[in-house]
Order: sequence, then structure tokens, then C-alpha cells
Amino acid sequence: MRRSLVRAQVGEPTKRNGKCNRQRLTCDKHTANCNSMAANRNSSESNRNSNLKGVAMKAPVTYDASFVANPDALFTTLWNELEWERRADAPRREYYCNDVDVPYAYGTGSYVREYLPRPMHPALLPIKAAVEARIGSPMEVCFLNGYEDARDQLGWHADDSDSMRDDLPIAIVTVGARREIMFRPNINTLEIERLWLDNGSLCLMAAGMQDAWQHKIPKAGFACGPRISMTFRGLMLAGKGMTKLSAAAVA
Ligand SMILES: O=C(O)CCC(=O)C(=O)O
Repeated sequence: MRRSLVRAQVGEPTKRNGKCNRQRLTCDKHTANCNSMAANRNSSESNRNSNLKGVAMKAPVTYDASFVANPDALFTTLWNELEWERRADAPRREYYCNDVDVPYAYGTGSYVREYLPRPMHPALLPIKAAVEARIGSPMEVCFLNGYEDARDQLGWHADDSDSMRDDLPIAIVTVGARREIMFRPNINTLEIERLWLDNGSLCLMAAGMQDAWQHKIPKAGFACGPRISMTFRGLMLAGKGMTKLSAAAVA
């Protein structure tokens, strides 16, 4: 059975209504790492760059600045060896892979983009395993974004597809240039929080968060090199009647 994953775009109908009361994990895993989250709602550069000790973000995310052992090598491998695609209307490169033979789609109406699963690059496997160990559950889906420079970006959206498990976190692993991610709650879209995503970092968006929050990677606003994000997600019904894809070497 082939299922499609649908990622809602802001301004388009979503399945959010009526689901906001689902249990949401808060930042109860706050650690020394988590204290490095830059939490602010005014966007002054000094605040955005500081590690605000003891200031918790409202967005239910946790942050580990040093998750990838050798992020520069991983960046080089993925940037050079993945068969990235850059669709005409997408301000970034993209690459979608999945453990099982399930296409991915996001947007609605004329904005729907569909992706067929590509091979999981061997360099992704230890990262995937480490994410799964951190979360304690398989994460079948990995969608990668490649931001070539400061102009590349990803608009406000929530990863709230019915086809993705919202009882699990969504993991964002970053290699390459440091970029900011922005979060805003659906109930007050002016209440924006920002977090720097460093080279080699892991940001976990808590289970259930996609029903109540949106996130975005804005244009950098300063000169910067390329960045790759790997977003790992759990797939609904994974393994039930789906063809397992094996990891394959990518030239
Ligand atoms: O590039 C990022 O850090 C965010 C990626 C993201 O939000 C997504 O793929 O849905």
C-alpha cells in the first residue's frame, strides 16, 4: 500500500482543528545543552546570539548543540553525493528518503509537491540510529533540505500530516552553516521565538507540537555558506504492507 505524507503549508487547510488538546511534551528534558537555546521574542541580534542561561522557550523543543561527531565531513559527503533536486519554485535543495516505499507530498491544491523515496545514503544511517536511540522509536522518514546560501529559506509550516506519527518528536539535525529557526504558536502568530541551529546540532520538536506550532527557516540576513538539515519523522503504519527499502550506496 502506498500512502502519501502531506505536510501542511501555512494558509492552507490543515487537520489541526480540534487536535490541540493532545498531550504535548514540554521542555522537561532541559539540560545544560538546553540552556544554550536563545529564547526571545524581540529580535535583537544580541539576544539572538546569546546563550540565555535559565531562560526557557515556550516552544516545546529541546536542543543539543553537539549531536554529530564530525559534522563537517558529513556535510561534505551529503552535499556532494546526494542527488539533490531543486524544484523551480522551491528556494532550497531537497532530498527525500524513507525506510519503506512510501511517497511524500506536501501542500494542497496547485501547491502539492510529491517526492518518491530515494536511497538512504550510508552516511545517514549512524545519524538515523542515534536519533532513534535518543527518541526511543524508529524514525522511518528523512527529508533533507539543502540551503545553498543566505537567500535559501523555508516558509512557515507545520509537519502535521495524518501520515506522520504525532506521538513522536520530529528531529532536525543540522550540518553546515549555522541558521536560525523560528517558532510561533497557532494561537498567537505574532509571538515568534528564535533558536540558532548550529553545525552538528540536534533540535527535537516535541510530540504533538505540530498541532499547535509552526516553524520556519528565514533568509539569513547575513552572508553565510550552505547548510543541510535532516528531518527525521516517524511514519504511521510503517511496516504494515509496505515494501522495505534497503540502504544503497549513492555515487
Ligand atoms: O531546515 C530546517 O531546519 C527545517 C526543516 C523543516 O522544517 C522541514 O523539513 O519541514
